[in-house]
Amino acid sequence: MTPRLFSRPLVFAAATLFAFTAVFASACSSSGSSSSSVKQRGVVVSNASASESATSGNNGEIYFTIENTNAAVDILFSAAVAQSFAKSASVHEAGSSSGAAATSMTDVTSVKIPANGTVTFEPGGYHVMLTGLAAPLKAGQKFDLNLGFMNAGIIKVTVTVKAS
Ligand SMILES: [Cu+2]
Repeated sequence: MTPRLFSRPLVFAAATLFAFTAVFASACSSSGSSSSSVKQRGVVVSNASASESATSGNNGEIYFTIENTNAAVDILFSAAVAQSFAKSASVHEAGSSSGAAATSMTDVTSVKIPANGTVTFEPGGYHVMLTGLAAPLKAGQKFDLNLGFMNAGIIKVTVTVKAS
């Protein structure tokens, strides 16, 4: 074997890597810093955001929009962040059964995303709850969140922390 056999695939790999980097960079600059979306197997997750932490808090809530462009239902069944970032991430639903004073949150094991439908995670409704944050969330900060779907697989999104 001669080194020439290896040189071509390597150059090709380097070129491919560069192309991906370039596409990613241009997508970032054109969409601005705070609104982005990730599409995977027909499921689109967009505008993932969290609010800046109160000075003493070590919990956080993440909001985003999930759009299912497929003709079949999908199911969100997990949420995860780096262990070093927060102790746990879980899907919650906020509900007030008797007025604003009685707001409570419950763990949700799965969220159905209807065929050709959209589910919005927002204050007062579904959210991903972070507990045991290693450090308070600061405006402008970004971190990764992995959302697990039955059909679309694990979708990795970037969450942007916004000023509260
Ligand atoms: Cu919660």
